[in-house]
Amino acid sequence: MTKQASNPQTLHWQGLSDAHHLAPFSDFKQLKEKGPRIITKADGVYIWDSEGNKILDAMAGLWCVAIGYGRDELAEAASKQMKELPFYNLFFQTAHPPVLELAKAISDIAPAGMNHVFFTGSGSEGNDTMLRMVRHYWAIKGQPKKKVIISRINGYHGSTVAGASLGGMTYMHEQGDLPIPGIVHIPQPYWFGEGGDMTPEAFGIWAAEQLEKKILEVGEENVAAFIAEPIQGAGGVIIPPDSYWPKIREILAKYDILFVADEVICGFGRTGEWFGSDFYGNTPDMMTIAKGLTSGYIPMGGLIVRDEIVEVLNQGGDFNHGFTYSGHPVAAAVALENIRILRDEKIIERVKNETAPYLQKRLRELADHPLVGEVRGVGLLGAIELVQNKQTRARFEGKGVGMICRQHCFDNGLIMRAVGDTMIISPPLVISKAEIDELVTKARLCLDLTAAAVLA
Ligand code: PXG
Repeated sequence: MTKQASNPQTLHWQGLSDAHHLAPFSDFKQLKEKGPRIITKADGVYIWDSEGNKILDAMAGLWCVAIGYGRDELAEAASKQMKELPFYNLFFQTAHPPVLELAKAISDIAPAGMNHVFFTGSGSEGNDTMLRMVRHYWAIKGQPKKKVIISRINGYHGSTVAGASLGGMTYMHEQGDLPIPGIVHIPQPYWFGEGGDMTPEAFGIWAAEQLEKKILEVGEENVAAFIAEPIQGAGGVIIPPDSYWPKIREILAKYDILFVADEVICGFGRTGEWFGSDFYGNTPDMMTIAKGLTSGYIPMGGLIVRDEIVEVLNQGGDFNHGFTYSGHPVAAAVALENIRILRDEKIIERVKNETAPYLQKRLRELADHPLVGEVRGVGLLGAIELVQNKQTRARFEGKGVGMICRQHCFDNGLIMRAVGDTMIISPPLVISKAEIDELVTKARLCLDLTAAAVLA
């Protein structure tokens, strides 16, 4: 959408954006010239813009609207809680019912032995909490030198100073002198982009072995933890080869370091299990959560912590960390209702047994398209790699093919993200088979339009 929008309201709002708003992850000057697309309402898996266009939101907002848009129950839970107790803090030996009920509800769905939750306002704050908590943990155990956290290149762990440092996005590190000390990165298990001549299996083993190499290089006595997303989301829906997680588990078992799963995207049903760690059979010591926890209806994040860790923390006196909005009662009430809906309506079972297999089958039909080098996915996550040469996996250098495709999607009623030349999807978990058909039909149309533009 440009500033030649036909609805005067659109121009009014774009004017306000131009005059007053600084948008996240945006080129301010470019946005000023172009004007943002104004999203005004949503229902189910669809959003509407101020020009009246109806768009299938195959990104669930920003990976978060698990139960779909427009569920009155969440609005009612928020309204009820706001009237009863809109705020109280948890700092000075007080608590309130919603946060306690929510901690219990999360323990019930979390992997066995993970029964405590520290709440935050976002996923980034969850990872900041993790960094401070793991260092505190090792200090209590008399090993204060164990501080280094190993993370992965092209992982995403948030945008706070610690979150962006843990993340492996060089374009984020370049702004603000990141990463902060004590965080080191290893290669990612991205076979399509970086596997070269290796088979996916061999490459998965190689990528996992980089963890061991780094532990030995830094010294086990200095390493506090390894953090990873079960499947990298913002990095481009990177599904590790089957050999990767078993080999990582083998390495983790050999060394005394903590394992943190960042479940901000994979958690709450995205893979067809409650957590991505369940999907892969991993047993983390901590799990960062956000997004699907409230289906994005209200901000909330947290860190789920294994019982053995809590027992040590119990010996450590004050943990000098927390946020005004840690465990906010309204967010907690919304999260509780969201989890109730996911559970009672068996939404995750339906993903696992019906819609995920269907989406994965239909998406793979796009593999025959001349632009498509690979289609991959798990659960309701998918990626389509756009290439110039299907055999060599060579890219269209410098053509911005992903952005061209994304624009065609926008113009044809589909939200599909571009990460470089990788098109990605992560629709609401409630998407129906008919809506999946619509998604795939629109995706093919947009691939055709993109091919016509770049192959001309
Ligand atoms: N961990 C992971 C795995 C995430 O995907 C965060 C932590 C941080 O959460 P908060 O709530 O602080 O944003 C995220 C967030 C993208 C994109 O471009 C992805 C996220 C955020 C912004 C943009 O796909 N994920």
